[in-house]
Amino acid sequence: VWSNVEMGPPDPILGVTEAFRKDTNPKKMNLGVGAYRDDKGKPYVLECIKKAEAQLLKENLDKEYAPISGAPEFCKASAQLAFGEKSDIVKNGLNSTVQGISGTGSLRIGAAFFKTWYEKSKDFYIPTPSWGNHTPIFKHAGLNVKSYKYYDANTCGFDFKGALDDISKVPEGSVIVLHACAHNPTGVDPKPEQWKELSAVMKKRNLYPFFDMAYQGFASGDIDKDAFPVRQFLADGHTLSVCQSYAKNMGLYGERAGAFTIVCSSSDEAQRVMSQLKILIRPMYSNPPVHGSRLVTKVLTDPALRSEWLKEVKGMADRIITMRQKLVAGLKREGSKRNWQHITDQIGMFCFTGLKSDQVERLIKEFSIYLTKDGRISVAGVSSANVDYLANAIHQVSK
Ligand code: PLP
Ligand code: TYF
Repeated sequence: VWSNVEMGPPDPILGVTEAFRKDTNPKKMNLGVGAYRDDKGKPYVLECIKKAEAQLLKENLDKEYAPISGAPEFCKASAQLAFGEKSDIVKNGLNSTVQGISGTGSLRIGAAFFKTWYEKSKDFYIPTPSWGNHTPIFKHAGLNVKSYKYYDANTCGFDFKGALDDISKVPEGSVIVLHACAHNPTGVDPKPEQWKELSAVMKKRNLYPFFDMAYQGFASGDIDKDAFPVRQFLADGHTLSVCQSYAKNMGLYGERAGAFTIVCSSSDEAQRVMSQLKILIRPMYSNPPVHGSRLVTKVLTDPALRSEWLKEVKGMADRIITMRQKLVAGLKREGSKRNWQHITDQIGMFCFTGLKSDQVERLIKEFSIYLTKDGRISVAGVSSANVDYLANAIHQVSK
């Protein structure tokens, strides 16, 4: 029956892990997939999550279905996390928030809603480059994916002028996808002043901000600081959408907890939007998983767990910053003459090293250091024990 089915290519990011697994070199490093590791190189389950899990077990909860849109407490706490405790949005019922299947599922629901209901445009503009799954997600929903300039290969930094130029030219009403913080794959974020200018141009030109916030807290270590762009755009009078993920900032990768929110201009509008979000979700997966969202709700709403969480998020962000500094120090020690300042300027999980594909190839073949072809390394995979090995290898392939 399936003789027509051709073998598809492996996922470019998850494929890196497969190649890593097959390698027998004891010094091998997996810097491909963006998943946090502790300084021993081990996956990290947050203490606040372990405690929340122990509490849940004691509560002896049933396994009944969640509502189509997810648990209301989870949705409320997620919107408050995005907009801030002082925001009136939740208080005034202006948000339509649904639980998504982590960040990816939240993006997919958002995409479906825009395809069905956003009348001004079906064009989604994503930064160049962007997370590799953005294009497939939006296309799968039937949207047109276009791009705007973002990364400047000369500086390994933000191409502010290019982004502003491109955004000033896209047709009015288009949707602009923005990484709220810790841009994947580049680690390059606009500065607060640049966000303000982007917001002003988009407001003037009636462009719709669609935020993907997969790393709140992971960039600076401070959840409020990382949500700055979302809150600034709101203060500037935009109505916008936000996709959230708890994969990275609570280490809940496989639990698939996330949220999609549309900010509306009245609570009546929010209720109509909510009714249609549910109609889109029902034929896709009926209702979301309960365990991850229960953990998130506990951590966000129990003051002791929440303060422990904030410390742990900061701990993860700080360890990554330390590894960036150690990597640059190691490259200097090796005698590298190249300017590696972008490694410490960039933030979040990823560093866009600027290494070319032949250099990446050598890192893999000669040093068993696995990363994506674009030269992105997941800094979360670097530890005190292997940072010097990495510095030496990068110097060998780039001198
Ligand atoms: N958006 C961006 C920019 C990401 O980097 C990721 C994960 O790597 C996601 C969304 C979604 O991840 P998940 O579906 O695991 O929450
Ligand atoms: O490393 C990254 O950029 C992510 C990781 O279902 C990832 O793509 C992998 C699988 C997945 C979600 C995110």
